[in-house]
Amino acid sequence: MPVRIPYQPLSMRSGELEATRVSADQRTVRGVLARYAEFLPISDATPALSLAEGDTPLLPAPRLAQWVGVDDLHLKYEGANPTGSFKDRGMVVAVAKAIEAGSTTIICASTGNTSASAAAYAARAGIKAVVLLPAGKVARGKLAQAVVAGATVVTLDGNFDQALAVARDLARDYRVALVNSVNPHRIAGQTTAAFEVCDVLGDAPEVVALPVGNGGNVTAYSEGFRIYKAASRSTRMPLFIGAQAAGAAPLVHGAPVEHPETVATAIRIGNPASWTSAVNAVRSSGGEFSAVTDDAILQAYHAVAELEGVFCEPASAAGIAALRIAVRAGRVASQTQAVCVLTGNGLKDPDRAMPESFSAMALSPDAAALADRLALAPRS
Ligand code: AN7
Repeated sequence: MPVRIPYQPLSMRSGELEATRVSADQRTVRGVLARYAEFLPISDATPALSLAEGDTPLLPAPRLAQWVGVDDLHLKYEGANPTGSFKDRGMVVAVAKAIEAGSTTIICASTGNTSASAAAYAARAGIKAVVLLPAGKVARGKLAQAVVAGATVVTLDGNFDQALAVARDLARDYRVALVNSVNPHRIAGQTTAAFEVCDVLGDAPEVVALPVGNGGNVTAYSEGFRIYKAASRSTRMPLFIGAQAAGAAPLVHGAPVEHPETVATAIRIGNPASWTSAVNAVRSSGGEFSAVTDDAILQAYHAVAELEGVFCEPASAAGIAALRIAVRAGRVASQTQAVCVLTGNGLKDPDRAMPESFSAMALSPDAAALADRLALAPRS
């Protein structure tokens, strides 16, 4: 049975805009499908789905640059996407293409962010989402997002890798579309982040550091920079630093990890689905995979918040930690122009930000008493 969706194909949309003389205001055509249509696998038959994903800030980070040890550091703040992570870029393409192909239900396994994104885009498009989560290992904010968007939330007694195996089996044998990053439409959508970085900087940066779980995102960045270079929109390929948590670092060890463990639950993945393409992306760039301890991850997590006012989730900070280690070891020169990709918003996992020992200064509402305790200087 055909699905009824409230979206016109993209081509009709732009025709309508012209016909009604609506100004070509970016606000009416936001989202990666509209913005980067020429580089995406979409056609007139693809529904113009959007939550206005993409176009995220590329923030200069001079204070964090000093802490990391490089001259020029920018943060690609993917936490500004509609569901708070980079997954939205690929999910909008995957869901639009699934609908185009006649699907009415999507499925994914997830450490959290993919499920939040899948749930939101399914809701937006009026189709069903089923999300398979490793029990007890998903940050509460992410779980809340899947629940509030009306996804069918299933927890499995197992880790992400086992959940993904089940999702793949279901998508192979039943009428349900898989929207994990093994779906090439996910990767295609995520290439747009690399386009944006080039569009803002005027070229590709020298170094890109980012967290790696399944390896989908590093694959997409590599592909995106390659596409832009081939289209003469940039002139070089960056060197990639792929950060893995020390307790979940299969790409560093060169072998799957049976029981991955890390505070950065987003990248608690032992057998990356995009293993080969991730290795090719990093190796061909002259870069490296790096294992960073949970302590180093949390140190970087606090540093980016305290030095730049940017709140990311722990996994996202792994890229910063790995870049700092590479600079200190002399493998990346300090005169480098680097971009750290902050893949997810810190609000997803607020418990992590609050030390158990934290207690606010509790005072009575009395200005003079507060001024005294805060050691404020009087105005005159
Ligand atoms: C914040 O949501 O795998 O290397 O199921 O949420 O492309 O897997 C999340 C991955 C980095 C790793 N940063 O990206 C999921 C999931 C954050 C993430 C990654 C994830 P990939």
